[in-house]
Amino acid sequence: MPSGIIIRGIAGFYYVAVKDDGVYECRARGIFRKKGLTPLTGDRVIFSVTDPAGKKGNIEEIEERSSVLVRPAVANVDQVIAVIAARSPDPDMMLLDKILVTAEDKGIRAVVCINKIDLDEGDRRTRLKEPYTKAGYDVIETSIHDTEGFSRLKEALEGHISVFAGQSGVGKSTLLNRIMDTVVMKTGSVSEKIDRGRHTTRHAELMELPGGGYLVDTPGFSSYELMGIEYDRLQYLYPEFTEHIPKCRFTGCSHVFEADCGVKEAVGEGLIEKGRYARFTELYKALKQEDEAKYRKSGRKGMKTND
Ligand SMILES: Nc1nc2c(ncn2[C@@H]2O[C@H](COP(=O)(O)OP(=O)(O)OP(=O)(O)O)[C@@H](O)[C@H]2O)c(=O)[nH]1
Ligand SMILES: [Mg+2]
Ligand SMILES: [Zn+2]
Repeated sequence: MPSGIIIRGIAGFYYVAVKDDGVYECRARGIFRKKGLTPLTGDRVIFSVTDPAGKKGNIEEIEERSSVLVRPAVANVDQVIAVIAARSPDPDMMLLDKILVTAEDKGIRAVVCINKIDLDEGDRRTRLKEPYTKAGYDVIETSIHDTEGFSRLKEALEGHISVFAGQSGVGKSTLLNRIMDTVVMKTGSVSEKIDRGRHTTRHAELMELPGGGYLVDTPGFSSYELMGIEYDRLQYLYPEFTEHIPKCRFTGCSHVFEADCGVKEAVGEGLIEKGRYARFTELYKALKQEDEAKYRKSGRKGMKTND
């Protein structure tokens, strides 16, 4: 039976791309529903052909997923490109950190792309870039007028299943169109979008890249929740904290409330950027509060279970 990858799913139809054999329109058999399993864009599947001429089939099997993203709903993503703009819109650093934390949590490689560097007159992009290179992330600077950073971005995408994530208006679709060398995604100015109240919400779709690999464009987020992350695990999702955690005096140090904390010292010495750390403490407190509220509700105050 042929195998392929789901590049798009709409209303119970799954479009499966098969190497050198185009795209098959497939249904999922009832068996998946019984198992509570729904095929996702990005799934590698095995299917039976029901109509060779019409290129139709039935999905028989879904291969084990290496990752599952919720926003966008895509399986097997192995790289997140977190896009911010040097300017217009001003970068939402909390959103950026949440995207990176989510990627770390799922074991997905993350790259930071600073777009619209043509609008940066000062040294803003350098200041934006530094904390993230220090944390060990690849940072790629791009603009519609530039070719060097853009080539680096194209290279980084080759052979991966990547998603673009970031605020509305940072230029994700513009970058994607340029990579595909054709207009596949609508773009627009931030104000235009707000005026029309338009949300480019659409089904997640894998675009096959000319250089190999796939890319998913994601509509800009207006809010972004960290899902399924325990507050005491958050610290491990900041790569630049790792080497400093063993220096804390207290085992189980939260790096928020305690003294003699290796992470705080590293912040003081400029080894961890203040902003990243401040946002970490903010997220930590929010997650902790959420957790406490959850246990109050379930009447098991202070108790923790693995559910
Ligand atoms: N000056 C400048 N403008 C850019 C650049 N890249 C994109 N733009 C403009 O920024 C606006 C928004 O671009 P989009 O590609 O639609 O942004 P997006 O991230 O896809 O936005 P959403 O789909 O809403 O999430 C458009 O008017 C683009 O022309 C750039 O490098 N420099
Ligand atoms: Mg877009
Ligand atoms: Zn500590």
